[in-house]
Amino acid sequence: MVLPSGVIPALPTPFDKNDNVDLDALGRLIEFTLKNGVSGFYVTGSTGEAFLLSDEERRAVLKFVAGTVGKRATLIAHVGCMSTKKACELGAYAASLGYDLVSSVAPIYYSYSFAEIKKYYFDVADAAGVPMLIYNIPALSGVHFSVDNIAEFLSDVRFAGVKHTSSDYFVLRQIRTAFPDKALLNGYDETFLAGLSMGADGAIGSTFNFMPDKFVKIYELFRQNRIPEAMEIQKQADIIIAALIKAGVIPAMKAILTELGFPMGDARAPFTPLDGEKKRELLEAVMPLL
Ligand code: MN9
Repeated sequence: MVLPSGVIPALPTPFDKNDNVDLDALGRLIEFTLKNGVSGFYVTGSTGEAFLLSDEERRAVLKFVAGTVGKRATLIAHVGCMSTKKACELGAYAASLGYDLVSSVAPIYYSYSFAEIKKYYFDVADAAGVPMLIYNIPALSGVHFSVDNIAEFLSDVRFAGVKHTSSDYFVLRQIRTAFPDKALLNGYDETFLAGLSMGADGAIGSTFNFMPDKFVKIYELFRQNRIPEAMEIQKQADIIIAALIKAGVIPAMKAILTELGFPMGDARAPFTPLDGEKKRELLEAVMPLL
């Protein structure tokens, strides 16, 4: 089983002026981040606006990224959908394209029981036939997995690990202790070093698209036990991330990438484009620090 580790950008989905998916900039962004040492890609997740894309668009992005990256990095396809049926179909499609893993956020909106959520994950893992990475993001999904819930997944060979997008590092540590051989990926970039310290193997994040060098450096310094130096870089990154959060993470990330020469277009409605003033404030705060 290929277990993901290191710095893994959660790729955005670029749109052109007519709001159509525009893959040219994505190909260049992939090359830029690979050159900076990233070890994998997380495709059509939250950062990729998965829930704002049509089925055809999700498939087109998955296909394009698999074709562009090939065997150069670990490929993780987020295939979470509102229905088990659709997630299974997308999971099987991603596996057929060569994705190493599939991943999914818990099924949302209807407040499903844990038994229902568990069945969803096992069905999707079976349909895909490649290992599943649980995407735990309670702040957005509203689903709060306990350590015991997570253990019900990770004790099964079909589950590769967890993308832990939560600031509860006690939970991360407990999962790590119970499952030393599974993949644990930190989710909030602003606490990447905390995640590594509490047992994460690496991280998946949106800000790695435009500052891969900083996070690859943090990862390397951590592995050399040079924690104070790693913390200095985390501090710099966090000044940037604070500005990003203030402006709105997805629209702000796209504005920064566009400014760097990777045209992303606007985030899709209901997201609203940053107005001129907000955008200027963001870019003035962030660009000199990159
Ligand atoms: O994939 C990302 N989470 C979301 C992880 O986009 C919801 C993070 O990279 C955050 O965007 C980032 C800013 O809070 O840490």
